[in-house]
Amino acid sequence: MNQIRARVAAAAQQLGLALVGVAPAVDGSPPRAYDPFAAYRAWVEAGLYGEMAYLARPDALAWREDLRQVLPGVRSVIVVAALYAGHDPPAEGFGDRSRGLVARYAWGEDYHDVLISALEQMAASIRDTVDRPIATRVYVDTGPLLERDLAVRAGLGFIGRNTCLIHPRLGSWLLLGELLLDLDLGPPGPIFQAHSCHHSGTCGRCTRCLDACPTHAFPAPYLLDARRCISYLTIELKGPIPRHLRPLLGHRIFGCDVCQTVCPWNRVAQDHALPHPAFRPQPDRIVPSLLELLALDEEGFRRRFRHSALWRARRRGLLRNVAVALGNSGDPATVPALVRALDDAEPLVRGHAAWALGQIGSHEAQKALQSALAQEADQWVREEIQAALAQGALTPV
Ligand code: B12
Ligand code: SF4
Ligand code: SF4
Repeated sequence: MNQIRARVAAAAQQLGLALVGVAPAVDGSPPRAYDPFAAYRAWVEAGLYGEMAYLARPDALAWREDLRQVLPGVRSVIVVAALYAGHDPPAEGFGDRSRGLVARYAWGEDYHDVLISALEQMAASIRDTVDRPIATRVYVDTGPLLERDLAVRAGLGFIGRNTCLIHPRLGSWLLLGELLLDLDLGPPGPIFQAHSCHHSGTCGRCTRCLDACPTHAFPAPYLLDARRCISYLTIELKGPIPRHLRPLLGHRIFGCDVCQTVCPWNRVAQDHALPHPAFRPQPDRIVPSLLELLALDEEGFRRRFRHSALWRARRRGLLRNVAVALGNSGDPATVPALVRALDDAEPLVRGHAAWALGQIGSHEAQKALQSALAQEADQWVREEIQAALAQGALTPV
């Protein structure tokens, strides 16, 4: 047992992880002040998951509550966390509205690849130590697990009012992954911490994240309405972004960091910065030029983002977001590029480009919208064009 724990800790250090802990697969801990499963069920029942239907499947709900349905015989869960930021973001370009803001977790390599590979290496190293075949399962993000709750049970931190897992010394710029095992790894708690911590944290009386959220996505502390969250709107939502929310996105084109940036625990964390090397920011992902992104074709998008978390949005989703950001910039110099986007093969891109032109509202924008309306066959795009025209001086012909 101790030998396995020591191996895991050594592997964690070698793999650049910030935290590793063990949680019992079956939660035998004394009742807590809140019931995470009840909270999850209530969240689903209230429809706060939006169109992420995989989160509401009845079988997936049952799996979250009983991991033995995910891996028969499971005894322990190794929870790992990698730090992806911990230093001040480079100031240049952040206030420039001709550039898009990308959430920090997407500045480096795709975290799914990084953590899955780390967990598989960890599993291999455990197999070398045990003289019987062992059953394992690796999850990063997409599995039927309450990853934040498992991290709490593994002693890796506490849940903040913004619903994020926060480590009292490293903050919340953490990404999580799990290794399920049919081995009992002993008592729950951390087995490796890049910066050890013997005290637990709380939010105290702070409410900064709730107050700062640009789309007012927290109906209550510890409760997020995903349908309003910019992360959902720009990454998970596949269709149109609701019109009334578009102005609130500003120039955020992929995810959002506001409720973590304002968190005092992340200021503490800067003194102990230890980001995983794979998440080192790649210059073209921090504040990319909006016009450059709008000009990407499928092949260009693939080349630029294939191994990045931005891939998840696909070209059509990213260009939808870029069009919204250009509309919010209100810059008439972007009209020619938006007019070209009115001819895009994707209706989703055409419709949001129309909205952006309506926001800019120049004479040139209005003329382009009128001629697009004369040719547009897609019903939803026509509605967007009509709504955009209605915002300006000219009426549809
Ligand atoms: C769906 C999802 C989203 C949705 C919904 C998020 C949400 N808060 O529910 C959207 C698309 C909006 C989203 C956004 C983001 N996500 Co996300 N997401 C997920 C996913 C796949 C499921 C989360 C889920 O089940 N939500 C439902 C709610 C009810 O569950 P929960 O978030 O676990 O909330 C728990 C607490 O609120 C707690 N609780 C409830 N009541 C109370 C009361 C008290 C007093 C306390 C203390 C706790 C408490 O119990 C709940 C159940 O465990 C997880 C991966 C996974 N499988 O767990 C990643 C995950 C949560 N996301 C992650 C990240 C990084 C993000 C973003 C930061 C990305 C970005 N920059 O844009 C934002 C953060 C937004 C935010 N404030 O949460 C990380 C979080 C790491 C961390 N440090 O917490 C995860 C774990 C992915 C990973 N593998 O690293 N995400
Ligand atoms: S990620 Fe942004 S939009 Fe989502 S809850 Fe946090 S502050 Fe609000
Ligand atoms: S900003 Fe304040 S309330 Fe929100 S998670 Fe951080 S400490 Fe908690």
